[in-house]
Amino acid sequence: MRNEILDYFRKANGEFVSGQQISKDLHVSRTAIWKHINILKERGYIFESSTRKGYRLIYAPNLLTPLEIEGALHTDTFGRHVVYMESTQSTNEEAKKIAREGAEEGTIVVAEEQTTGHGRLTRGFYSPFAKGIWFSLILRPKFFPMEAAKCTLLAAIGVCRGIRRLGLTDAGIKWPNDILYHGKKLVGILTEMSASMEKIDYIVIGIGINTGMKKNEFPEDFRKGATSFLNEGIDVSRKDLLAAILYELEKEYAIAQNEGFDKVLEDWKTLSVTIGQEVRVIMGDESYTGKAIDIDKDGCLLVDTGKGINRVLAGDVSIRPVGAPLPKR
Ligand code: BT5
Repeated sequence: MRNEILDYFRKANGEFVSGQQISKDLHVSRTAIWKHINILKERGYIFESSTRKGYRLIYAPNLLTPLEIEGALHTDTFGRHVVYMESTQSTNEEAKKIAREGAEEGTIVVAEEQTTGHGRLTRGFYSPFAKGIWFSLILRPKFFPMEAAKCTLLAAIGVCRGIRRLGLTDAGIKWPNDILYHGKKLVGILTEMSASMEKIDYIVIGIGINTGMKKNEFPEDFRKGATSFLNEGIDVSRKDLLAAILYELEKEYAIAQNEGFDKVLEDWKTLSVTIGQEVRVIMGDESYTGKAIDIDKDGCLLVDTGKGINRVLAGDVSIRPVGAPLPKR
């Protein structure tokens, strides 16, 4: 409802709107509207109120609204259609829903906040209000479903390049779905797909980038292993970062569509921080160590255990540097 209320104020272009009118048009009580306006105020919106004329939006904080994004974009299709929400459970869930309803390729779903953002399996993804870029991109590629896993690699390339352009030049890709900065997680990527045996219906690539959190704002259980642009000394413009990432993603996607994945895999290797590292591979209760030596043509990680080469499929596998503590269960 808050999205609708905000939209209502935006359309009013800074003019006063009466509580009674909003209540009538949006079919909600005036008390509910008052509560939502108070929450918006806490989030940095400034309203002027008048007992006679109602409310007027006079300042909206630095947000990722479609208008803001459009002004920064230099892509052909990616991000040209934006579904914007102030708050949602998960942009991936929203993107899957509109993809099922026929949303076009390149559409993005962006939220200022996710209340139940998620990672792989049942893991959560912390996505506080306006302190990161939480978005999902819808693709409808021509390649076969078995190639879809490589979309995570493709996405990581685009995101990593965009991040480097905006100042974190040491950012690198940790196989398969994280971007790290000096060993700390800056980005998580989650790819989901709907397909039949031979054809992909849609792919949703969900990307979460930490921009504005200070160190002590991260939840304690992963605080040590996480970072953000601000935490690394850069007060990044979210819209410029999103625009740079969409530009790089569109470019890499065109390569995958037109030339196949070979070039994508090569690009990935140049940005990887995993290859050449001693790693611990954790699958459920089991784990082993070895040296990550390469990825193969399917995007699987090749780990030399000393006794042979193991081929590691993305899925529920955690990769950690040897010596790092094991995750809590
Ligand atoms: C991921 O999962 O890292 C994929 C995250 C994808 C998030 C995006 S945001 C937009 C879209 N909508 C969604 O609902 N999801 C996508 P995984 O590899 O399973 O890692 C999850 C783990 O990362 C958690 O268990 C925490 O330990 C840690 N974590 C959670 N939030 C984090 C954050 N903001 N920054 C760094 N680490 C985080």
